[in-house]
Amino acid sequence: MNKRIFSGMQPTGDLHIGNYLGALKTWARMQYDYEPIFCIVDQHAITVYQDPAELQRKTEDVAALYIAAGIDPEHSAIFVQSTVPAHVELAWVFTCITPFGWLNRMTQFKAKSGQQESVGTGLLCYPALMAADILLYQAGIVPVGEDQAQHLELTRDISQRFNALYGETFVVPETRLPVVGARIMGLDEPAEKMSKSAPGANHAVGLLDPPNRIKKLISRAVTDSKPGVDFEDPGAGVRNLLNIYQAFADVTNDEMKEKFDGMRYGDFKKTVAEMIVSHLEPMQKKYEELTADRDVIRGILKKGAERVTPIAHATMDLVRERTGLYRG
Ligand code: AQP
Repeated sequence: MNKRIFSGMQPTGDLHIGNYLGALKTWARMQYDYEPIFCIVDQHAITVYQDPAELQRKTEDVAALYIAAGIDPEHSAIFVQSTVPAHVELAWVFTCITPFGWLNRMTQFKAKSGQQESVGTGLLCYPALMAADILLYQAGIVPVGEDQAQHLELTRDISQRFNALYGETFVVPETRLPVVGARIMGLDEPAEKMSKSAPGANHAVGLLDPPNRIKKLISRAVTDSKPGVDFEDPGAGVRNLLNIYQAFADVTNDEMKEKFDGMRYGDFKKTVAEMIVSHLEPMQKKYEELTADRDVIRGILKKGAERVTPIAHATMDLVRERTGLYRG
C-alpha cells in the first residue's frame, strides 16, 4: 500500500476546533505510521481576497499551529504551497482535462460564489488545484474533514481521467475521515458547519481562544428547550456539543451515555468547556513559544519545501512525458 499521506489547510482565518478535530488531530495521530506531507495552501486562500500582510502572517501562524497540535517537523514535511511552483503547473494540466460541469456542481463553489459580487475563476478551479496538491506527491491517503469529501471524490475522478487519457500515471487516493469529529457544526447555527470565515461572533471556538472565552462561547451555544441531555434524541446543537466532547476525549458511545444522559445543560456545557480548555491550553503554550521566534518557523517551512520538491519534480517529469509537453 502507498504509505504517503498529504493534507493541507488554508490560512484564511483563525483555525477552530473543527479544523483540529476534523483534520489536524488525525494528522498528528497518523504521522508516524506513514510518510506525511502537510501543506499550508496559500494559493487556495487567495481564491477569495485576502489582506496581503495578514496572509503572510497567517501562513506562518498556521504552520506554528500544525506543530503546536502535534505535527512533528522532524518527521513530517511542512511547507507552503506557493513555494513549490509545480502545484500550479500540474493544476493547469488538470484544469484542461476537467469538464466544466464537474467543477460547477461542487457545493463549496456554490456556497462561496453565492457570497460574492464578483467570482474569480480560481474559485471554480479550486478543486483542480487541490487534486494537483495531492497527486503531485502520489499520496495514497488524504485525511480531511467531511466537507472536503466531495473535493476528494473529484480528485479521484481527475486522476482516473488522466490515467485513462495518458496511461497509468497517478495513484487514486483514498479519503480518510475521523470516526468522530468529521463535521463540527457552528455553535450559533448547528445546521451549518463550523467555518473560519463565518461571520458570527459566537460561531466557532478558535484554537487560540483563552479559557474564559471558550467557557462563554460554550455557555452560549444553541441547545434546545429540553432541560437536559436526551442522549438518544438530542437536538442538533446538543449533538454537536456531544460530538465535540467525544472527539476530544476519545471515549466510547457507552461512556458518553453513562456520563451525560439526563445531565442538566448548565453542568453539561461546563464539562464540555473544561474538556476543550484542557486540550487547547498546552497547544496554546507551545504556539506562543513557537511564534516568539519566527525564524524557526521559516526554517521549518524552507526545509519542508526542499524535502518535497524532488517528489514534485519527478511527477512533473512524468506528466511532461505522458502529455507531450515540450521537454527539449
Ligand atoms: N467544521 C468542520 N468540522 C470538521 N472538519 C472541518 N474542516 C473544516 N471545517 C471543519 C477540515 O479542516 C481542514 C482545513 O480546511 P480548509 O482550510 O481547506 O478550509 P475549509 O474546509 O473550507 O474549512 P473552513 O474552516 O470552513 O475554512 P473557510 O471558512 O476558509 O472555508 C479540512 O480537512 C476540512 O475538512
